[in-house]
Amino acid sequence: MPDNLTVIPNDLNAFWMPFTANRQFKSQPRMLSKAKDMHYETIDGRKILDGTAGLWCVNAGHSRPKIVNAVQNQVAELDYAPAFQMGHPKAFELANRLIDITPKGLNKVFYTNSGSESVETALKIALAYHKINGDGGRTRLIGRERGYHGVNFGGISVGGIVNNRKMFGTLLGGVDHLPHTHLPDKNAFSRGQPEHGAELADELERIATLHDPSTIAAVIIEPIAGSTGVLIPPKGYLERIRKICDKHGFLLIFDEVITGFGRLGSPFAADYFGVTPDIITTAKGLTSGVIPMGAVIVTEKIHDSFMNGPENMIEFFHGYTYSGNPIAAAAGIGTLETYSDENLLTRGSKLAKYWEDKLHSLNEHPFVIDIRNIGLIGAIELQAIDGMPTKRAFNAFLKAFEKGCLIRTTGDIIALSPPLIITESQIDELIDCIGKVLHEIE
Ligand code: PXG
Repeated sequence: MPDNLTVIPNDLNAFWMPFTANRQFKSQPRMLSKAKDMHYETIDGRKILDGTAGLWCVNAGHSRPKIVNAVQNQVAELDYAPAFQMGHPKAFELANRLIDITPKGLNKVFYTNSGSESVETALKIALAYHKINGDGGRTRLIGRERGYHGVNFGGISVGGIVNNRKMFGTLLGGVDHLPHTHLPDKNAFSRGQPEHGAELADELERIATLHDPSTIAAVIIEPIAGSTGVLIPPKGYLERIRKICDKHGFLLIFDEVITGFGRLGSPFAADYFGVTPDIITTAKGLTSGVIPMGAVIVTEKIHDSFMNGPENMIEFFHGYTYSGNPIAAAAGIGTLETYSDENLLTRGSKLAKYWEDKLHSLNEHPFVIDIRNIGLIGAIELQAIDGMPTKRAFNAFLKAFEKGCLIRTTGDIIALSPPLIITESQIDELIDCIGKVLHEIE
């Protein structure tokens, strides 16, 4: 088929779409057929500026040559290799390259295929770690309100988004939640980290006392809560969480599925905030969204505790058919090379101030009740329409798509996280587009 022809499906019924208003979509489909660098193209040939890096994942920009070549070559050379009791060079090479950019001390890599699987894996590692160390009474997991840790059972249990939890029964037992840190009355229109709220970390002491600290295995938090509308940690908050975890022997897990790979202008949020967890969960930017892949990165100490017993025994009864899949590993290597060639893991730090100023220029618009930003992430919170929560932001999304820019909405919040290759003039274009949208919606 000539490549200028795009197949237009004539029946949208069979595909039950994820996290989508299926009926709305199917009555008014938004179909993408191509992507290059900062832009998508729709099937009717319209260019759409990508303000969200796909779903927070296309950090290197679209269809980048090193990643495309790596995937094309790999599929022709070694398509699949068994993941258990066998290996192939690229999975090892990627792990080695990865630990060159992860925070110091985090240097063992366990592969998954998504952020959700990274979270399940991290929680299981935490529980097993304590058990191996003769501390099997540590079975409780602490998450946070408004946290998003994917959609599998462990993740929704420690997560704190009500709609993701309420239909699915009793979830995991032994879980408790910290309060979220969103304090709009005190912190609205903060630039970067808000001033107020570090003391909310002390709730971990209260929870520890309530359950007895010796029953708690791990605390999992997103350094910045992404999905729930970009909640940025108050100054000093993460430091206090780390301190309390150390005091009581809790493992600290940072879910860096969104914040990893340059989103804040540093390789990881742990670097940005100067707080090092015991475990980091990643996915998305690991392959710049090109092939599904995630990775859990742990300290040597955690890893080494598993390396005992007879040498012919499996040390950790966990893994996936596609852990370290050759094509995903090749995509990961191509991605890390692209990040390195173009300094993308730190580029955000140079653009952050420009991004911040532009975003906050929208503060005069009707309905805007808060603007938040950090690194190359932004959020614009809108006043909800009375009795119709989420509608105003969803209308903004539809209008923006019509005008040629892709934004993401959650509740009544517009979230932005462009590819890290965005230029200043493309930031202008994105913010102009949103400004016009805000004037036109009701
Ligand atoms: N942890 C975090 C912090 C995430 O943001 C996951 C885990 C799960 O990853 P997978 O690969 O299983 O989807 C995520 C995913 C959005 C949005 O626009 C966010 C995510 C996924 C899709 C949309 O808020 N985050």
